[in-house]
Amino acid sequence: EGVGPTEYTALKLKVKEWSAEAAKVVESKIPADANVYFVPATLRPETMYGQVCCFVGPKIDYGVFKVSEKEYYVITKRAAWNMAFQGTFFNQENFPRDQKELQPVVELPGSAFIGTLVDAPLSVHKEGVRILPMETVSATKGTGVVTSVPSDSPDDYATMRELAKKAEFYGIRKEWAELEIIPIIDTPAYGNLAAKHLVETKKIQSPKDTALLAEAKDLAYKEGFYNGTMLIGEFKGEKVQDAKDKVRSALIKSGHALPFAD
Ligand code: A2H
Repeated sequence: EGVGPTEYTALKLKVKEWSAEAAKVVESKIPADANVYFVPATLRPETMYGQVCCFVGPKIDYGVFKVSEKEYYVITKRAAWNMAFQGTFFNQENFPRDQKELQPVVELPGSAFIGTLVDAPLSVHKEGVRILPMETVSATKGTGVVTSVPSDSPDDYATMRELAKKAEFYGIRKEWAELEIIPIIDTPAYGNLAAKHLVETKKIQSPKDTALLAEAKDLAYKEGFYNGTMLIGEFKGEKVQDAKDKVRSALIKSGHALPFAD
């Protein structure tokens, strides 16, 4: 990473149906007419058409934070603090004057949310996607929530494969990890499923192959950004370099995302 903070796009994935474990706790604490969102931070807003699930770290603690009367976000406490100080989270009126006001309404480990159904903006999977576990999520980066785009992220591809292979071990339904992976970006070097191509050619066996995954991530990112062309969406046919900011702006303008620096 460079000198300044990373400029993320924080996407809002609205909860459609809670996991049984989260429902017990959340439904008594949050008004029925409020919307709750999982808020992953991404550097690749142009890939959001290909979301197939949303990851949380099963052992990471998450808070459900009240943003306004009708809106709550599921993120780490660290991210809530960052957002509060950027003014994107709390408005002038309810900007926290003391720590107490930034306490989550509910606090739960990521594992409690597994299976929750959320609506992923722009995703071709209009029926919604599931909250699934990813062991390699960092609690101290972004919002601690990561949306999964296995067509273009080698980490996401490796984790989806692992989850489908060992669904029972991870306590999930196999079909939650097997949503169709569609091409989003065409690249001269790696074809239209760059992450799959790189995971296969580098013989990456699992999400624990961190050194190889870091190489693959770097290659996929650079090739996608500099040489990629959009295959889907409003900016189909455009260079990724041009489409990236346009997709980001559209998501922010429509209220489906917010800018977030970390
Ligand atoms: B990216 P950087 Cl398609 N722990 O979004 C682990 N990974 C995290 C994270 C956390 N707490 N917070 C964000 N991330 C992921 C899409 C994507 C991403 C694609 C391709 C590459 C890619 C879909 N997942 O990232 O360390 C998020 O995944 C590779 C650069 O701040 C976020 O963007 O550079 C990216 O890592 C941020 O990583």
